[in-house]
Amino acid sequence: MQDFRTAVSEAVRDEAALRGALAEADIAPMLMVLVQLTGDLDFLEKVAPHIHGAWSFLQSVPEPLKQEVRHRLIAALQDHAANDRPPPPQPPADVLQRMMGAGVGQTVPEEYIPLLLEEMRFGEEDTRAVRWHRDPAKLPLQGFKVIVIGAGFGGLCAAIRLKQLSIPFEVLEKNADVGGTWLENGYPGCAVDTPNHFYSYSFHVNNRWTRHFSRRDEILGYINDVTETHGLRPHIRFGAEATGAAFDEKAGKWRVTWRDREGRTEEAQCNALISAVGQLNRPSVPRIRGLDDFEGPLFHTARWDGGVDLKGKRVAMIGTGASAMQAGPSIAPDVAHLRVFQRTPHWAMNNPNYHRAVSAGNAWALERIPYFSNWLRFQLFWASSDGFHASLHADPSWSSPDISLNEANHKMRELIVDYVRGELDGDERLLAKVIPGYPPYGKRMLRDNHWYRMLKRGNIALETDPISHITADSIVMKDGTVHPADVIILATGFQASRMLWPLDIRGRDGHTIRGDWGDDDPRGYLGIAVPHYPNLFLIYGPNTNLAHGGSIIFHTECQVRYIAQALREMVERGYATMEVRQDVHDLYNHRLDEKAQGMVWAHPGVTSWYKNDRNRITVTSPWRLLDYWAMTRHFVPDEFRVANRPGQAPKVPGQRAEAVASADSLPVS
Ligand code: NA7
Repeated sequence: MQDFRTAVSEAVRDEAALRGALAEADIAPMLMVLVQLTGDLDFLEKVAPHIHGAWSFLQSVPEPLKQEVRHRLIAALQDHAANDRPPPPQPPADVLQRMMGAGVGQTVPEEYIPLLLEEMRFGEEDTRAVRWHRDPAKLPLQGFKVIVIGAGFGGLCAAIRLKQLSIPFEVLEKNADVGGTWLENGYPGCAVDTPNHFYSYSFHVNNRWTRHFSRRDEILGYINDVTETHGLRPHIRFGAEATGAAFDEKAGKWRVTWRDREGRTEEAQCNALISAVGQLNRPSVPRIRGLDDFEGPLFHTARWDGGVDLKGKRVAMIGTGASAMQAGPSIAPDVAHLRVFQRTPHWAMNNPNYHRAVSAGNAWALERIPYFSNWLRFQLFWASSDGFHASLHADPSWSSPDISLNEANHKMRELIVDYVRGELDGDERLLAKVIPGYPPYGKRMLRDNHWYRMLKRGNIALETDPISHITADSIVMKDGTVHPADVIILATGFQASRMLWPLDIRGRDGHTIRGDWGDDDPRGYLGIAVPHYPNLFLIYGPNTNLAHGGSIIFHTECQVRYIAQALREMVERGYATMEVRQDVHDLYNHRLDEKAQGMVWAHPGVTSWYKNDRNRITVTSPWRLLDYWAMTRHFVPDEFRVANRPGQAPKVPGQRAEAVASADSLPVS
């Protein structure tokens, strides 16, 4: 980030360019910068009534008022430049709260302010970095080693924090490069559906996204940039697929095994093990009779075969989730025919920014106008985070519980139905096929990627009857209809609930992850720590997926901060082992299950990868981002049992076990 004075003088250097940029840039962040520079709250109130939501398209500020915002902002910047003014002090919390509320046309509760300031980062400080309490030069860091499994967003974030703390570490990555799920998913149209200026690390802001929701290649570019900037490559062992880890009680260490590129098994020891294997990297291949008999190309979206030319082919695509929603419309214009096999319909919302490029004006302002980027991040955080959370709780007195949860959820249903009807040109027969019978948000809410318009194309067919089996050249339906196909694409998702599979993780006292969790019942404390697995920390573990809103990178940063604090505790206090207490873990999961059961994902009409067949939500977090942030913000040593030396019985530091279940730190909302 440029120094404030330099940024201001750069911004005003070419007034025509500044004017041109402001003519296009988003009005809310511009207004916020203006108020921050001038403290003019009266003007804020003048504009505020015209802002009806956090997304830029929900702001209907009349043109003359917009002109006034631009005019005043130019004057304020010029004044700061001419008088060499220092950066304005950060507004006090109540002023910030008012500014934020005005910027999104809603009340921003006070409890969010510390989180938002951390996320926005007005100063130079890396707000989520963890620092030593003691002089690191005097700490036994050389004898300490951490292994991280996975070099996707999670593993790289952990690596950055470990590097900052000078903790020796190594990252094992099964692929030949960084990127994780973004490396593996190369299907046409692959893109993020969380806005990118929020879906990126808070400590590595990118002001050059070309789109609001970037495509996979641009995201991979960002991930590579992060990797190079932080000098991570030398720490990553590529082509090393971790196969298992066993806790060696005597040594108080993990023995981690991996397979190298040649298929040889290797082993290394570490004091702490961080799994960052993600939830979406083991494709789910459907068990459809005859799948192997198909003689044409057949591949999963996450293993896209770019060598297969789809031009002029009859393509069958099984699945209508997020991957299908992106891939389908991207290949539809090229193929001779696309037949989509839908098992259950998904909800998809429209977002006018989804297909838009970042305007040149916004790009200019992001790069050159101080605080514009911080405020845009705030806008997008607010637009896509906890906003719908309250509406995803079932109202027990609701009159149509099958199709919606409550009034707000029902309104959303009607809004989406109207939108889809419009996209389908009022085709009620097709509408009935694509509108889910369960409430909105029951499965992952998708962003419409022109899916419904695609269904109206002449070369598309939507099949909603069940598949019976597959033959050498066709898909056969239960009613006997035969659909010939040249290529089959499986857009059938991932084995998300079979978390950590196929890793063989062996903890204390004969515990194994598969034994404890089975194939579909993972649990962890905060999704990070598991009893009987000392010194093991999970990123994107049980119940940490986000389905009501938010960016998974935000959650990752929360988890990594927590883990870094735990490691700090281990190193500074000389603990050999640190294991989350069973009672703390159980209480957390009890609260979590209670909370999740009242939410939309547990709706009896929904099947999804968010839950297991006993209707327990295992993948998705029921908490608001704010709650999870608060729970992970400070590592609480008393929630762990520790041992100073290998072999020594674990003990609880500080207070007695029962007294520190930290029930107060768990949300009750
Ligand atoms: P999803 O969201 O799990 O979607 C998978 C789709 O495949 C979904 O429509 C499934 O139908 C369908 N499916 C799965 N198995 C079958 C069988 N056996 N027969 C017919 N249809 C089947 O995966 P995506 O890859 O689209 O998205 C995963 C995440 O990746 C996404 O949330 C983003 O975060 C990125 P169902 O709905 O289960 O009836």
